[in-house]
Amino acid sequence: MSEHFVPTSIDQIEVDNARLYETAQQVGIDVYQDRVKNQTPHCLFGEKGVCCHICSMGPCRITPKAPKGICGADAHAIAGRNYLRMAAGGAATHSDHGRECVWKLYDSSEDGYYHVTDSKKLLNLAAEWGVETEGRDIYDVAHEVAEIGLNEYGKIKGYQRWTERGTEERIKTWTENGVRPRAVDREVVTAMHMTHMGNTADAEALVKQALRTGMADGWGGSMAGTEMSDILYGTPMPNESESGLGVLEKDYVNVICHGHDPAVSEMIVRYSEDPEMIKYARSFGAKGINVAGLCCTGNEMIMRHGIKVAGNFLQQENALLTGVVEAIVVDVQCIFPNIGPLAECFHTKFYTTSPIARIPKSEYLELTSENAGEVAKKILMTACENFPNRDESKIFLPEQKRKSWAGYSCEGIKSRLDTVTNSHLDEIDTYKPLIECVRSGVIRGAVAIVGCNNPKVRPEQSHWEIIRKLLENDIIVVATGCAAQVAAKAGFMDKAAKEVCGEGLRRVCTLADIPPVLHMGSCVDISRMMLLVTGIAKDWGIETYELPVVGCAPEWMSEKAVSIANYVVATGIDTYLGIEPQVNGSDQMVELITEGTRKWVNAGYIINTDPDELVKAMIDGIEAKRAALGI
Ligand code: BF8
Ligand code: SF4
Repeated sequence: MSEHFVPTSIDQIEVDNARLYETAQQVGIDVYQDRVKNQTPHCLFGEKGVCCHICSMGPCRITPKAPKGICGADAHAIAGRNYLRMAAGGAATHSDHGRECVWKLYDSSEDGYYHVTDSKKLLNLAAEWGVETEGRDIYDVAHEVAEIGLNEYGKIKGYQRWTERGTEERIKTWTENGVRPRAVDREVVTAMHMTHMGNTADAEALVKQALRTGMADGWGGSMAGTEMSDILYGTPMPNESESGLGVLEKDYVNVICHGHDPAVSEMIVRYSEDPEMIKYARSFGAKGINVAGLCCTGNEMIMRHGIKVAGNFLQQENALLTGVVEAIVVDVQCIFPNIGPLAECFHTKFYTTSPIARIPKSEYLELTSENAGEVAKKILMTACENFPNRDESKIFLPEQKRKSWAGYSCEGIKSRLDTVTNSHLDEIDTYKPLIECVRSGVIRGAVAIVGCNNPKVRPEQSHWEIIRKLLENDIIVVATGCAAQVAAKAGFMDKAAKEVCGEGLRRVCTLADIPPVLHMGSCVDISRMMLLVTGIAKDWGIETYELPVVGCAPEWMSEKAVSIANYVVATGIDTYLGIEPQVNGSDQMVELITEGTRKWVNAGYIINTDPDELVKAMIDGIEAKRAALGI
């Protein structure tokens, strides 16, 4: 290890967490650590996926003595249906977030709260979709593009038009194997219909629909979410920021944005920078306003504006336990309902803004295209007024924070590659310099580290170990979601982190002036990763499934993660999971998700709950892909 760069260890972070846990006990509120104890051990039927409660003859649970439910469904049917329902839940969730983003583009106007920021991206999409742009007002174009985008959710016939971005080989594979998604809503409804009592009992058919439902997310709803967010709020480009609970500021009004849809956080960021609002904060004795992010909203804000990230999924309670948060504003997804009673133990105001996430003990201010700025201003003003109400005796502010670079969209990555001079490459806007590095073995391959934290394991530790090991082995990491935030707060998104890398990766980081872990955004931004592998495969002239690239979700927990895993696999990328999918009660299901999918889409899951073994399997997998390519 270098003497200059030392990553923050999980041990160090846990010291702060333990101190914050004392505060929870002091104020008399339970936190996730307590609830994990109460819920352990988990129900084995649920863990193995063999509890069925989709009709009121049940719930039915499969045991050796009772191998069938009352209707006759066996373990394979039950585990398969449960698995598909998880994928459908995740696809619905990402895609509905995406739909809201398209609606914001539909509602955008010159004098409204939502504007077209990246007109180039809009015009490119318009051209891709055959929308006339010549001589037209940019908002006319925006509205027509948005209408097409909204129709993708319920189109009567045909496939998701986003899938046309795939490689020729993938499009053929998806179409011929029945995993190319039709309307987003239709795939979710089909999944729900197939899994209703008395329908599909064949595990293979359920797994195939899980792939197609996931595809409706990754190459449908999520891609819409990313694309529209870029058009509305700007395509992320590399920028420097900080991550860790230490980004909260003692002397500032701290406002935390948590959730997923940037429609809310964008307004909070915009009005927090208003000189009048800053003056208002100062009138209550604060030095100013400090907006910080949690979870994927944090990712959206750091990617586009360099807004600091306070923490990820399992840090949400800890953030409030610091006692310095004047307001937490949430939109949708991954919000602990416990934020309500927890905020009440402090002076913290808790605002919910979406009819999708109504949470007790919050103040509900529904945010719409018409009132967005007013809602944001109201929240910020109340937060300022709340600053003097802190209880000093409850404050503990951890100091841990690390410099972190973010903003590596596909465009952001290409912008860095364009700066790498390469004598035989005079093109720009290409992945070829990166491909050269991989072909020559300077970089062995790439891993996309994605997903959540999960207290079923020691939170964050496996991410840390896996990332560290990959970097040492000259494997570049791209990251999204809460996984990205583990890398950020450990310091792996600092450019200085190249010091922990193998010699080849270190050289590439120096040449391209990048950190070894590239922050690609929120979970819907895994669609960026799909376009990245597609772009690399096209520029290289090989297929996606041949690339020395794998996906990894060390601590996934949500239904969204199941949907993601399905579309990553369908894109031809092996996906390594550190938490077992809840299907172990069916050997057929285990075989189908690890091997069975390969005959359709050339990829599958590799599951291992031991991080050392998981990372070793990934490195072996990457080396095997290299060997097959003869490089
Ligand atoms: O969508 S990584 S805990 S915040 S589900 Fe949630 Fe998991 Fe975090 Fe973003 Ni993604
Ligand atoms: Fe039981 Fe079949 Fe009803 Fe499921 S669908 S609860 S297995 S009877």
